[in-house]
Amino acid sequence: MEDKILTFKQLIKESNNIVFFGGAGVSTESGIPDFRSKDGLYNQKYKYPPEEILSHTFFMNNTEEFYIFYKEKMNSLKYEPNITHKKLAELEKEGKVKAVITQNIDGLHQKADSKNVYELHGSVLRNYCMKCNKSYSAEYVFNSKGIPKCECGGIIKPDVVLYEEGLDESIIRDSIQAIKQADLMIVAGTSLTVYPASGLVNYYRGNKLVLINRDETPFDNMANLVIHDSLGKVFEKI
Ligand code: CNA
Repeated sequence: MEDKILTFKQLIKESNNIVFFGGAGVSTESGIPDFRSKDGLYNQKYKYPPEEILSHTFFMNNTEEFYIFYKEKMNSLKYEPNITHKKLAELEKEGKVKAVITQNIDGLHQKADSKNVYELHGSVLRNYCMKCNKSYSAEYVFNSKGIPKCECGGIIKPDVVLYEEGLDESIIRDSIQAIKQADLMIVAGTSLTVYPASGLVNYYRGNKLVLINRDETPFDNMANLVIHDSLGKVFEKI
């Protein structure tokens, strides 16, 4: 393992256009559970499966039930960035990391001071009235009773991409552009099972693809360096 971390450090040292592509595993060490680990949300018991609750149809038909789950499980306001978020922000300041592409919706990369962040699945920090489009803070939504409502009476919806909903095309375009230009691509803390986000890895053209994840992923055999360990352990050595 030490050898692999040394190789990873060397790759960072010799690269100046690094793109990081991450998922829920980046934030577990901040205390936010992921979906698919053994203690992730998909392995806990709810009235409905989480993947059903987090779908567009469920939101429209069972808005109250959606918000019970959402407020309990998706409130990232009380969490702080961990060593991985912080190191990435430092590497961006040094001019090495050019983009952080994330499937996370928790806003922790920005809280760590990363500037160029592409949020493929949106953010709990932005919320809009479905009727008049007025925007609301996460505090307003998470502290509301029942279904959060706008002053116009409309229902407020978080700006997160639910299952059955499409991704923002301009964010995809910018992410692909960043990945195509990357000399080093770091893929981390993601099971790489959620499409179309995971397909973005295929746009990388270089020969320095590093994959860091506790569990195996379907892309392991594509990577030039695979580290199966916790991100905190790896990034504290960077
Ligand atoms: P996932 O499918 O739950 O996979 C997470 C992966 O991370 C697993 O393969 C784990 O082995 C790995 N992992 C967990 N903790 C660590 C760690 N400390 N170090 C290294 N590896 C670790 O999550 P994906 O991101 O792949 O799936 C995409 C979904 C999850 C997106 O739509 C997200 O919006 C959604 N999600 C986001 C958050 C968040 O914003 N923090 C939390 C939970 C789910």
